[in-house]
Amino acid sequence: MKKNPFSILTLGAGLFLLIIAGCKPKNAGNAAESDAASRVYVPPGKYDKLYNFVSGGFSGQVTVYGIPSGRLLRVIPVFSLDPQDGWGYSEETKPMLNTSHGMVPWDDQHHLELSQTNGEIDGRWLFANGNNTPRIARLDLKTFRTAEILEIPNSAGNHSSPFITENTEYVVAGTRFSVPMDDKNGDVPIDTYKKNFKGTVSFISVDPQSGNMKLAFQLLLPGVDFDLSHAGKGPSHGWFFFSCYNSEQAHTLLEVNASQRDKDFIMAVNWKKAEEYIKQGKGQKQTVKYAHNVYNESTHSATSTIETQTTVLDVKDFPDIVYLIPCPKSPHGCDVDPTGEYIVGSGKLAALIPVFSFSKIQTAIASKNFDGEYAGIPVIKYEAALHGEVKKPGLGPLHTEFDGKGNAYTTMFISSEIVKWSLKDLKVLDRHATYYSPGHLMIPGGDSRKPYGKYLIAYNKITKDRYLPTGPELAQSAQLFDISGDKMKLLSDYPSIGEPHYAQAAPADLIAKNSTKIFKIEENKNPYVTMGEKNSKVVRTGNRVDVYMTMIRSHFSPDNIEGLKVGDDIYFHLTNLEQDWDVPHGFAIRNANTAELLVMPGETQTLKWTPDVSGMYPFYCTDFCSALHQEMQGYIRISPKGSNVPLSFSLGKNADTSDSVLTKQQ
Ligand code: RUQ
Ligand code: CUA
Repeated sequence: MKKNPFSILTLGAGLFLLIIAGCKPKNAGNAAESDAASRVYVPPGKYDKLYNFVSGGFSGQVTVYGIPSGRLLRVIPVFSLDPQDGWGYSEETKPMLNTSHGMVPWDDQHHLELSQTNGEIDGRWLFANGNNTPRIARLDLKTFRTAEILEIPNSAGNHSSPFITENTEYVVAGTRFSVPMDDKNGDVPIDTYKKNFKGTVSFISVDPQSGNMKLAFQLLLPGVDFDLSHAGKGPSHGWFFFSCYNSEQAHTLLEVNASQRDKDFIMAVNWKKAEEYIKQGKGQKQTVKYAHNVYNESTHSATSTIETQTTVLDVKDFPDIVYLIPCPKSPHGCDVDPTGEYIVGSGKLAALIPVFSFSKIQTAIASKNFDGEYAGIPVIKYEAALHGEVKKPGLGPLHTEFDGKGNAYTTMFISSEIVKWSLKDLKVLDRHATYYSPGHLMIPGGDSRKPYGKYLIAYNKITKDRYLPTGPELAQSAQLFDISGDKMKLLSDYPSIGEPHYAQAAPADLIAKNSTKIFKIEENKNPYVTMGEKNSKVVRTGNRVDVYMTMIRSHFSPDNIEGLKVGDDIYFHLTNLEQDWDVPHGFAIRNANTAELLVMPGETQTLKWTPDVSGMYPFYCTDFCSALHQEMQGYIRISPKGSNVPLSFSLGKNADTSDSVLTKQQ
C-alpha cells in the first residue's frame, strides 16, 4: 500500500473533469430495441410479473413499481411526513418518527433489502436505512407500511445498511462518518480525529416470527468511513463484508485527502465468532440513548420507547473476528455473488475490478498470510485474497449484481455504462450505455442466492436531455434492460421519485398473495375506536375534547357539532366502518395546520386540532369514495373561549330553526 500522490493527482484531475462533464454515449436517442414496446407492455387489467421496491433517497420514502411496465404502484412513507395519508401527522403515526432527539420527520433513504430465508427472498419484510439520523426501518409487505423504526446509537451517516444475513438473523448498520462514541464527550477539536473518532458496525437481530428488531451488538472499529456491505451466503454464511474508504483518516477535503493511498479496504467480519463472544458476556455495556418505534396493527397505533443500553465489542481485543483486505481506490460497492464464493469490491477511481475469493481468504487467515496490520487489525495480503481482476471494465465502477448464471453486471458511473463480465474468467462479455451515470443497479434477487435474472434495472443519477425540461431539476430515472440473452437489451426508461439508490425486486405472486385487503373491524383494538355509528359521541374533559366519529359511504357520524371552543384540544378519532377492499375515507377540516387523514377500512386514526378563531368550520372526506362523496361533509361550530353554547352533536337532524332566505324571495 505505497502512497503514490503523483499518479493520484494526474488521474484524479482527468477523472474529476469526466465526472463533471459526464460522457455522453453515442446513439442516445434510439438505443432501445425495436420490439421493446411489446416486451414492457402490460395490457390494462393485467398484472406486472414483479414488484420493484426503489429507495427514495432524499425523499425519505420508498416507491413501488411494477416490472416490466414501470408503472408506479405506490409511494410508502418511511422516514418522511406524508400529507397524502397523514403519516407522521396523525396521533397514531407520530411516534414512528420519534428519535432520541425528538421528532425527525425526514431522512435520506439509500438502501433496501428484502428479507430472506436460506438466502432466498421470502416476501415478508423490506428493510430500509435512514442515513442522516441513523435509523433502520422494517416495512411489512402485508400492508406495504412501515412497521418498525430503530435508531442506531454510536453512528453517523448510516450508509452501510440495511443489509441482511441469509436467514435474516441480522440486519447490519455500518457508520459512514466516524465520530466520538455517544458515551464520550464529542466536544473535542476536529483535528483530534485520529485519537477520538471511531467507526462502528451494528448487528441488529430480527425476530423470525414477528420481525421485531433489537440492537444485538456493535463492533468498535478504527475511524474510517464504512460505505457498503453484503453478507456472505452458502459457504461464506457467518461472514459479513464491508467496503471502507478514508483509511487515511482525513477529516477535511476528503476528495483529495482520502484518495492518497492506492488501496483502502474490504473488511471481513466473522459475525458468528462475534456472536459467540457476546454470548460469553465479553461485550462492554454502554449507556446510550436511541428510539425504538413499533407500529401495532391491532391498536392501529405506534409507540416509541427510548432504549438506554448497547453492548460493544472492541475488535482490537478480539483479533479473530475482523480482517482487512486491501482494495484499490476508495471502494464503494461490496457485493457477494450467489454462490457466496466471490466478493466484488468496486473502487470508484480504480481502472479494474478486484474479485476476492472467500476460500482464499480463509486459507490466508489460517496460514496468517498477512501484510502487517491496520489499527491492530490483521491485513490479508492482496494477492492471497484475490480471485482475479476484471481488466479495463470501464470508468468509475460502483455496484455489481449477479444473474445466477455465472455473470456479474457492474455500473460504471463515469463512462455511463453497464458492463457484463464472467465470474469464472473475469472477461468482459458485453457493455451497454446508460443515460446517464448509473449509481446502483438491480437484478431481481441479484444479491440473493437465487437471482430471477431476466431483467436488470439501472438507476441513473443524471437524466439531462432525456425528458422534457422541468425547470432546473430533472427527475432521476430507472432504465430497464432484458438480460435473458447474451447481450443486454435496453427496453424502457421512466422517471423516479426522489433519488433512487439501491432497489430490490421480487416475483409478484410471492408478495401479492399475503396482501392485507381490509382490517377487521371486530379486531380493532385502538382505544379510541367507535364500534358502529350508534356509539359515535363527543366527550369533553376540561379543554380536551374527544370526537368519536365514524365514516361510511357517504357520511360522517356525527356531522354537526356545537359547543366547541377556541383553544380546545380537539382529537378527531375517525373509524372507517367499511369492510370492503379499497374504500378508504379521508378527513380534513378547514384551517387544521397538520394534514388530512386517510383511514383504511376497519382502521381508526386520530387528527388533533386546536382552533384559534371562533366561527364555522366545515370538514369533508378527501377520497372520492362514492357517487355521493361530495356530500360526505359536516360542520363544526367554534365559539369563543368561555362561551356557554352547550356541547351537542348530531347526524340527520335537519329541522332548520331560522327563516329561509329562499322562501322569502319566492
Ligand atoms: S450509494 S450510488 Cu448511497 Cu448505495 Cu452507491
Ligand atoms: Cu368518503 Cu369520500
